[in-house]
Amino acid sequence: MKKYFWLLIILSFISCKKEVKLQVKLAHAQQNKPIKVQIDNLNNSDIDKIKLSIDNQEYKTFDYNEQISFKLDNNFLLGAHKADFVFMNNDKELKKLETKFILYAENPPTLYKYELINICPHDIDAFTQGLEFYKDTLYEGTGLYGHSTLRKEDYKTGKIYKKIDLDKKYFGEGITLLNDKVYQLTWQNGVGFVYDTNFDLIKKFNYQKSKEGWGLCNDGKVLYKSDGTEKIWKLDPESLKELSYISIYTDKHKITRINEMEWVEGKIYTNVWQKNALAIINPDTGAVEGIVNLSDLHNKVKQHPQLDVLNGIAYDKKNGHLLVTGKKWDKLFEIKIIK
Ligand SMILES: [Ca+2]
Repeated sequence: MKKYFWLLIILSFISCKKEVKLQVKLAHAQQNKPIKVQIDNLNNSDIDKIKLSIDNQEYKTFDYNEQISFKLDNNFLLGAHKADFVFMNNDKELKKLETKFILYAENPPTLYKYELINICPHDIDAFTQGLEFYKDTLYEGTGLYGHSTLRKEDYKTGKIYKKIDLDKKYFGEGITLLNDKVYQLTWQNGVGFVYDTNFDLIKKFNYQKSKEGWGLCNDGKVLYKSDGTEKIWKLDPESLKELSYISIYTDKHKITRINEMEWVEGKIYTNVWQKNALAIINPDTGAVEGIVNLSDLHNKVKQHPQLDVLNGIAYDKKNGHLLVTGKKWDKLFEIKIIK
């Protein structure tokens, strides 16, 4: 009987101790702006300190009555992050809560206009997936099964100097040129090709963690590859290993389907599939810093049943102009972004 008596005392002691019930809510998180945290102490637990860690790094210990907020600078990439809260009383841990959140860009994108400089001919059968200048020659990669090609051309006349066809099992995607090598992606085949500038195949490479092959560009050191998601992967141009990635966000939205890309003076200019605009991306953070509306160009090309979306950006370093076109567009537009 004595045994049961003691058990009863222990049980009553446990039942007197309140359960720690807490809720953490984070405000919309933007880079370089204070991110406010709301703590709901549902059982009025006795808390005196809260320790905050971001991505497993200790950030700060707050007093319970303080407004909890934190700020993430440009060293933090946009996209998914983790905040861990440890609730303390007299240096004892009462509860730990983990919150995942998305870090968005600091500012909304700036809207830019453009000036139309010139209109040039473009092969109406070219389902453009890659476009880039290299040593004054325009290179183009095209897609669709049975129609995928790699070509170099005189953009002023539309004359094609050289063209190779990809095997019909491949759907060609983005291209880029670095150190006299041409890199070309395929869409869902999981492989890319490396050629010399005469289009002789040097090697094939396999994708690793990236999903598909969409756009490609380079900064003179590494390749940037989009894969149909919000991610742009950095690849070593020799080993073709995927080194890291950035995620693309505006101040409010995730941007997926990053298509053809171009490296322009330290930024990535890109098409976004099904959008008649260019996005200007900060390659260090993933922020969309600018948008150029090109919707009226679609009306200037020959309208035909196979006409498809805007895709293809090539930067001419000599004059700072861009060449832009689309899939099965009969024209290529030389434009200048007005800043
Ligand atoms: Ca390009």
